Amino acid sequence: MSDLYDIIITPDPVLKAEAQPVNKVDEAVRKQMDKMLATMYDAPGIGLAANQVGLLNRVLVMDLSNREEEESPEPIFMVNPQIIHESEEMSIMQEGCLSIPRQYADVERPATVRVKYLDYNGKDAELEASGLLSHCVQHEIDHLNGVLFIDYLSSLKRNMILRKVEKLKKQRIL
Ligand code: GNR
Ligand code: NI
Repeated sequence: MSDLYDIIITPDPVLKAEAQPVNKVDEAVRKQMDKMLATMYDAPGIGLAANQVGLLNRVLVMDLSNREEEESPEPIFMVNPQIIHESEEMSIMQEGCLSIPRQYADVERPATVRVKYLDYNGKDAELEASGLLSHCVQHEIDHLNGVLFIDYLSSLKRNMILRKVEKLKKQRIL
């Protein structure tokens, strides 16, 4: 019944790889976005990038409402997203990642960003994001560039988190 992707957990080369631009938002890309959204809702998470499901094209999905049963699900689909403006003001927020399960850390990012992208129908679109949405879209675009939120932490904190994930894996908790 449920046609979902498996979410790839760190460490994995696909999470460190750069995703390639999409030439055309065709039916195959829309199918991928639908399946990524279902995978994200199931996880559950508020964002998911193609790398996390083993695909290296520049596609991400987000929904801050978290699950499809919400009163007003508002999925956002982005193909070839590009940050065209970042605020000077910065924002610190606790982030987590489906590819680094159960680990959270404060990450500092530009408070507001403007993003240009192709939408579900391949049309040019722009989004100005602040707050959690801003952190989320920057986090997802980082994934497309092979960057994880732990890459912003000290090596001490990063290694502590990576060891905890290893431990969870050995305990077969993941
Ligand atoms: O579910 C997620 N929550 C989250 C919280 C703060 C900043 C970013 C995120 S994204 C994350 C899902 C995920 O790993 N997306 O890549
Ligand atoms: Ni993530």
